[in-house]
Amino acid sequence: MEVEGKIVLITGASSGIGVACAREFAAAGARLILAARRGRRLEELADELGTTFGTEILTSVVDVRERVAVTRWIRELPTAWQAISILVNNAGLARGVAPVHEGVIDDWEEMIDTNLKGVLYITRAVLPGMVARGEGHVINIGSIAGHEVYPGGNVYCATKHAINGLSRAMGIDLLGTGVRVSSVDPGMVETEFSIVRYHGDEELAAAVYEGFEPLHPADVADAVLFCATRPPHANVREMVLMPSAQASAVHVARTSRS
Ligand code: NDP
Ligand code: 8X3
Repeated sequence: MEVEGKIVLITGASSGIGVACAREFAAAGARLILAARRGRRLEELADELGTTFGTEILTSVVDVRERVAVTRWIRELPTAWQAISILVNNAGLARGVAPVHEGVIDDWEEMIDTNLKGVLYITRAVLPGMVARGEGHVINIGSIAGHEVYPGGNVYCATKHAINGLSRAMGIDLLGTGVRVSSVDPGMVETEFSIVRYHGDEELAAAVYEGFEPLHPADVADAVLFCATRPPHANVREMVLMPSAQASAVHVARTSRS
């Protein structure tokens, strides 16, 4: 299926996987709605993609945790931008690695509000239009953390397990509507993810990706575009995409450090 000319909404388009998805869809000729909180980054990306590919782009400063604002934003999109064909629910984060008995409750709230409730708010606002048009595709960015758990992953893993369940349940709810649901679930990808998880500690973050080659954001974007470009009768329900050096959430082949 061609994505040329289609409207693709990508959340979390100011960094990492979201930026790579924007590039991939821009190169394929889509029209883009790019959302995140850091508007300046979105503007810079829009300028770059507009210059390189001539992409039509709408940028929106949105905090996916703000239920009322999210609903209003989607309802009040300019008419020419309302027929969203593909929604990439990518905005998300991990905060901290404390065991649950020492967990920071504000971190938990932020992960649950962003990774689960944020996805629900956006999806609830966008889906009715897709169903009414009989065409659409929701692509959720899950994680290996939605299939497995690891020490200190507790609440982050719980949010991604929730997304895993939500994606499968949505597939059932939307059966026969013409709207497809896919989940792209990566292992470790080098982005700002670990810097955010470690509250800005770049040294700790860099250590996460030491001694092996993690996935690149472009690898994930490539998988997302693959899902979006299947013919209408075919759907990728779930794609687990790992670095070759990672066999599970906790098994990573690292070169030994000197
Ligand atoms: P980054 O930190 O590089 O990007 C996260 C993006 O999410 C940013 O654009 C950020 O934008 C956005 N975001 C976070 N909170 C909000 C919010 N409240 N409202 C709107 N946007 C928000 O990380 P990744 O690119 O790695 O993460 C993208 C997705 O991929 C996440 O869902 C993550 O869980 C998932 N993932 C990541 C993996 C990895 O190893 N990196 C592996 C598996 C899945 P801004 O701050 O400007 O709002
Ligand atoms: C991000 C990958 O392994 O840190 O979802 O959970 S991991």
